[in-house]
Order: sequence, then structure tokens, then C-alpha cells
Amino acid sequence: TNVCTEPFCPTSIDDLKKNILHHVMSFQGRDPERAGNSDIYKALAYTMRDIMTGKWIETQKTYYEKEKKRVYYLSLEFLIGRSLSNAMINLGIYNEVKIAVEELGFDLNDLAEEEEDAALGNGGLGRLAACFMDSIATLKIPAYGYGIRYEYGLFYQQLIDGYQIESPDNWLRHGTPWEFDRKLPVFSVQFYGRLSSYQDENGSFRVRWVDTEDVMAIPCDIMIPGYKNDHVVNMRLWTARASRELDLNFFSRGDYIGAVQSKVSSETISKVLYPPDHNLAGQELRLKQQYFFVAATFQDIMRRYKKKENSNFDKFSNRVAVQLNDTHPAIAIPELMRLLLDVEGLNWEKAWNICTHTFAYTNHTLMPEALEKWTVEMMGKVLPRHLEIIFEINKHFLDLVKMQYPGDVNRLRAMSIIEEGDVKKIRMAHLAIVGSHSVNGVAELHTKLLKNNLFKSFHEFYPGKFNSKTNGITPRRWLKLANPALSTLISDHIGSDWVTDLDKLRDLENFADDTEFCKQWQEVKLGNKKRLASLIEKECGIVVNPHAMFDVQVKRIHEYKRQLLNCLHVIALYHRMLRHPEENLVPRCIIFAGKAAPTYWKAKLIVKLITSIGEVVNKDPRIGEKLRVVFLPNYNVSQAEVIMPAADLSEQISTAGTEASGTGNMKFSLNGALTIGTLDGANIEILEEVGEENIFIFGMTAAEAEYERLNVSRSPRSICDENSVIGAVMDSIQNGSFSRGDGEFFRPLVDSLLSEHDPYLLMLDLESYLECQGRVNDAFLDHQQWTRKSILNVARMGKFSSDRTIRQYAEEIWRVPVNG
Ligand code: DL6
Repeated sequence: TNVCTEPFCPTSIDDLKKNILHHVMSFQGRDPERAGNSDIYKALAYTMRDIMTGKWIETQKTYYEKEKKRVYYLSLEFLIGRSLSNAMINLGIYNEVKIAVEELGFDLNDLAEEEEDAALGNGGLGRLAACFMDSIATLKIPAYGYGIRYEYGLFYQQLIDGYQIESPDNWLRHGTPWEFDRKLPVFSVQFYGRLSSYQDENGSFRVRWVDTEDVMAIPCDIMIPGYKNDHVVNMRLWTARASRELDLNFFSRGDYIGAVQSKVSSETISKVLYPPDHNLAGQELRLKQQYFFVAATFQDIMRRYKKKENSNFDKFSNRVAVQLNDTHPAIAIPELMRLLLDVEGLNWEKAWNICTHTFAYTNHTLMPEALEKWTVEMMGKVLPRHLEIIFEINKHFLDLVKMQYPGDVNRLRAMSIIEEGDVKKIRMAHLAIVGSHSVNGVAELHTKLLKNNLFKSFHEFYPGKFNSKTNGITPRRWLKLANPALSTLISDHIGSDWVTDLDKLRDLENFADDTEFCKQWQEVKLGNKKRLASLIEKECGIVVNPHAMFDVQVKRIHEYKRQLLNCLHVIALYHRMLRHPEENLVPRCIIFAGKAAPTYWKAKLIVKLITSIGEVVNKDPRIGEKLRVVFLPNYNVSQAEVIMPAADLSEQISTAGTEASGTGNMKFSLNGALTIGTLDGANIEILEEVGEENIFIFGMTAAEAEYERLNVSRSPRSICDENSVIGAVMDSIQNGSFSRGDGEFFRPLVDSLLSEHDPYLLMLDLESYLECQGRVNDAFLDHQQWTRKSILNVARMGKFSSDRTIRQYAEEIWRVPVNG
């Protein structure tokens, strides 16, 4: 044919420039002479996409040719952030592109700033999914990510008068160059309706789901390039469209508004990401989102499977592995059953066998209130056939439990997928455990607690089903991209293999006592701190001293993460600096960032407390430059890329036994921050790797915390009475020192701190935390030793690469080849 099918593959800087200008003219209709940053950013992004497309087509072909088993990673969240620099790095052309845009008269950093963050996730879980996609592509795993293309991502956070104010994140207002908006395949997804049964040709009773309200799912593909390996994987995000442009039923009755409303209501499904609210139960739209993306994804999976195997499902679980990222996609279990039973005509045993060999479930939380439950009533209304199937799954499951534990009614009740009570509910975690062949926690401690506490009876019933996969982060984004100066320093000394083999960082240990290397290490850190200082000045109008210790806590605002504990230390430090100005205290800049769920009023009050402490401390002339308290608004991935490389101290201070893993802890350490942390989540494994002399550990163990909740050994009030420092801190909050004299203002926070029923046990850990912060102060005074510890932290972070995590998923759960 005369059609050019050669992929775009630039061989020179001129090629790159030509392609960029071609996009400016042909696709944007702009005169290159008058193009601005946003035009060139877009043209550059399209150029990257051109390069990826050829590789992507080749990658897909190899999957088909080799009849590979495919992995489907189902996640309601992918917290991608920006894609431009990541694509340039992974395609291995960062420097060339930088030169090309400079020769065109532009600055790459300015162009990168033009890109809106794709904030299609709330925090750790969504960012983990994004890191996993990078590792999946880098390890050439035949996998696809599936999710929802939200029109509005995680809300935008502003601070007005120190309060968090939310507004919508309209990230698509200028479009995004990273997606292929596809017209096909389009799938229809059913909701509501009723069931009718009939006898099939063999005389078996079958079910039809009829009179449904249907919504169309339109795919949108985003390419994820592996690191310098020509492999590009696909992330398919679904958009909801009304099944007909306007509902003709309404229209023919002359109800024009009704017709439009029906369209709008269908399309609402993919409008907005749910924020991490406390109580999602009862939110019908959330259940619809979950089913919408699961149903569309499974039609896609079936379509692909049937291309090779027609309707023979014997090989299904040898060809298809589905990872459920938390319970959000767990409705996939009854959905696959429905497809196999009602559409494909299989019998129950065969269908169930396929299901349980296909699914694997990752749990991401130990907090009972975060475990999803849907009322039976709502499920029956929105997905009546799925409710029937869930009841049937439960019946089969409980029969097996009964056989193993005859007469043990309590155990039966506790393990049932259906929670009895005034309002009957479906426990989605139980459904996910029963329907999967693997259930994994995301750190060793987390898995241990799942096995011994939260899901103890399931672990007893299914020995071998539970396993641990400690989280990881991608070294491409979280070191090479975010910290170019440190990456260059490292590569200049130990080579650059660490980018895909993070264990190679061990070689840095040889330089921990090398004076010249340490000096360069310090210069890199200082440079990164200056970059963050500029951001702080721009965003908050606060000038900070880059030589101060940057003490950072960035993560969602939540009681269990204990930003309040940090606040109490800040106040104690403030008091001490006022009382003992002669003391040799390290100047500190304490930096917070993170979003509170819009309806989580206590978390929002914590934000207000932090900003109020800042108001007082930052303006106190007696303090001078010694202490600054900063709250950076609208924490997101791009901001994290500036914050992590600049931190000296990483605050990982959750109550032991509450944080499943944490991944921020890994990002900080990988960038040379030392951790002050509890024995919680992956902190424990960071401690094991870096050694106790290179980390600051304090507080109770998970077992001690558990014990304290049951047997209060010391009351919070007695701690305040016995420790004058803590007493003074609490007094100052209670006497309105941070609320313009209004002693009642922070009362709810004070009450929970002083309550004997505080589940997060802040007061019980406070003395140990303050003492530990004292050790941090002393350690920072010895700059040489601190630098040594910082180098050793980076050197020993190999374990926390998401490449290691994904390799374990591939080998132990999905059973697919790596680098195949
Ligand atoms: O596994 C990723 C991430 C962990 O690192 C965090 O410790 C954990 O809190 C987070 N979990 C969630 C789910 N919350 N709920 N439900 O975001 O997952």
C-alpha cells in the first residue's frame, strides 16, 4: 500500500523540532512564530505520543501472537500526575528533547508546568496503581490497567483564612494530549430492571435481566511506556455516555427537560472521583461507578478471550488474571458469574471454579470503617441479578463453613458475606476473599494483622490464600524525574543501572565516608531545598531559610495519621525556643500538606489548627528565623515531586497497626530524608533495611497499642498533669493562644486528645515522640553524620522499588513471565 505505516522514530534533534512544529501548525492551526508555552507543550506531548504509538502497536501484537496470559489490573483510581517528563525519561530522549525545545526558544520546565495533573485518585492506593503501571511496562508484563476517566479528579484545595475550601478539579478543560479517545469498542452497561426466568433447551432454569436502564461505556486509552525497552502498555479508562442521545420515551411525551435529564443522569457516572469520605455507604452513584467500569471491562476481556478461544472457557483462568485493587471492583466477581451462567450457559460449579482461579484481591486498609458495605436494598435495586448471585455465593460458602465448624453459629455470622441487622448489608471484603484465589496485604505487618485480627477466621478457613506484597514506588518518577541532581550524582559514581535495578544503590555505601561525595550530596539537598523554598514563597507567601531542617509531613489529613501529634511537637518546640533562646536548637521549617475529606470536619479542624499555629509562630519576632510552620495548599503528585527531594526529616507517625503500608515513607527515604516514625506499616521494613542507627523510631508497637485500647494504663489527663511540657502545650491550645483567645475553638481536638477512648492513642505516644524529636535535633547538629545516614538510607532502598513488588505479583499471584 502507499499508506505510511512507519512509526515516528526521531533520529535527530532536528527531527524532533520538525515534528513539534508540525503539530503546532497542522493540529493546532497556530503560527509557530506566535506559539506560546501551552501550544508547544501540547505539540511536544503529541510528539511523545507519536513515538509511543508505534511501540504500543508492536507491544499489543506480541501479546496476540504469543497467546499470552493477560493481566487485568482493575482500579477505581489511578493517580497519574503529569506525563510529559515521565514519557521523555522512559523513552530515553530527555536530553535530546530538552535541547530541541531550547533551540525552539522554550524552557522545558516552563512547558512541563503547563500540564494539569491527572488526579484520578485520592492518595496512596491510586498512586500505587500508577507506580504499578510504570513497573508493569518496564518489566514487559502483558497487562492492562482498567478504570474510569473522571471528568473531575480529586477536588482542588484552597486555604482561605486557614480553612480548607474545596473546588472542582476541571483538569480536562483544555483537553489532554495523552489519551486516544476511541469510538470503539462501545459497550452497553445495564442497571436496575427486573429478572425473568425461563427454561433453556436442556430444561435448566435460566435468568434474564430485563427492562434495564442502559448506559454506554466509551473507551479512552492512555499509553504507559516502559523504561527504555520499547514496551508500551495500555490503560483503558471508561467514559459514560447516554445510550441514546435523548431518551425518546420522554421526548415523545413532549417532556424535553425529562429527556435531557435522563441523558445527564447517565453521564454523571464518570463525572467525578469520589473523595475519601468517611461514609460512602448509601451512595448509589458510587456503586454505579463500580459496576459501570467492571461491566465494561469484562465485556472487553471476554471479547479478547473469545477471539482466540471462542466460547470454550476451559482455559479462561490460564489466559486471564484479574487483580482487584481493593474491594472497589469486587462486584466483578458476581459479574463474571453472571456472564458465565446467564450469557454463556455454564453451570454453577464450573463458573465458580473459573471465577476463583481468575481473581486476586489486594486489601489496603485495616480500618473497619473503611471496609465497603452496600445495603442489600440498594444492591437489589441497582443490580438485582448480582444480588441473587451474591446470595447464592454466600449460601455455597456458608455450607462449606458449616461442614468445617458444625454448630458454630457465631463464626458463621461473622464470616457471612451478608451482615445481618436492622439494615442488611453486603460485606464486599468478604465477597472478595471468598471469590479470589489470593488475598494480599501491602506490607508484612499489615498482612500479619489481616491474618491474625481482621480476617482471622478467613485465614483459618483458607490456609495459604493470604500473602504479603510489600508496596513499592517507581524509581523512574520518584528519583530520576523528581530529583535530577541527585540522580546525576548517583549515576556519576555507581553507574545508572539502579534505574531498573534499585538494589544497585547499595554501591553508594562505598561513598558514605567520602568527604567530597558528602559535600556534593549536601549541595544537591540544599539546591532541592531552595527549589521548595521558592514554591513555598510563591504559594504561601512565607520566606523560609533553606538551611533550616525541613521537617515534612505530607499525606491525607486523618486522625490515624496523627498530624495532631506533629502539631503538639511544634507547640512544644515553640515554647522551648521562647523559654530557652540560648539553647542550641536546630532551626526548623515544619511543612505540612494534604487534603481532608470534604465531610470529615475533624480533619478540617486539624488543617485549621496547623495554619493557626503557623499564623502565630511565623509572626512572632522573638522566634526570628528559627521556626516556620507551613501548610502548602493543594497537595498533588507534581507538588510531591518537589517536596520529597527537599526533605530532611520524613514524618511517618501513624498509630502502630493503622497504616497499611504507606508509600510516602519510601519516597522520602529514596530521596535521602531520614524518617521519624512508628513501628507501623512499611516503616518496619524500612527500619530493617536501613538499620536502627539510620532512622528515628518511637512509640508503641501494634500489639502494645491494641493492649492499651483494652486496658488504659495511663490516662491522657494524667500525662498532662505529670509532664509540664505537655501540660503547657495543652494549656496553650485551650486558652486560645492559637485561636485569637477563643479557648473553645479547638475544643473537639482537645477533647479527643484527652479522651481515654482515643483510638489513636496520641497522648500515650507523645512523650516518646518528643524525646525522639530531641534525638533528631541532636543528630542534625552533626551535619557530617546526618549526611552519612542520608546516603545510607538511599543506598538501602532497593527493596522498595515497585519493580520488585510487581515481579512478586507476576510470579506468585498472576503466574505470568517477567520480561517475556
Ligand atoms: O497500598 C497503598 C496505600 C497504603 O500505602 C496506605 O497505607 C493505605 O492507607 C492506602 N489505603 C487506601 C484505602 N483506603 N481505604 N479504603 O487508600 O493504600
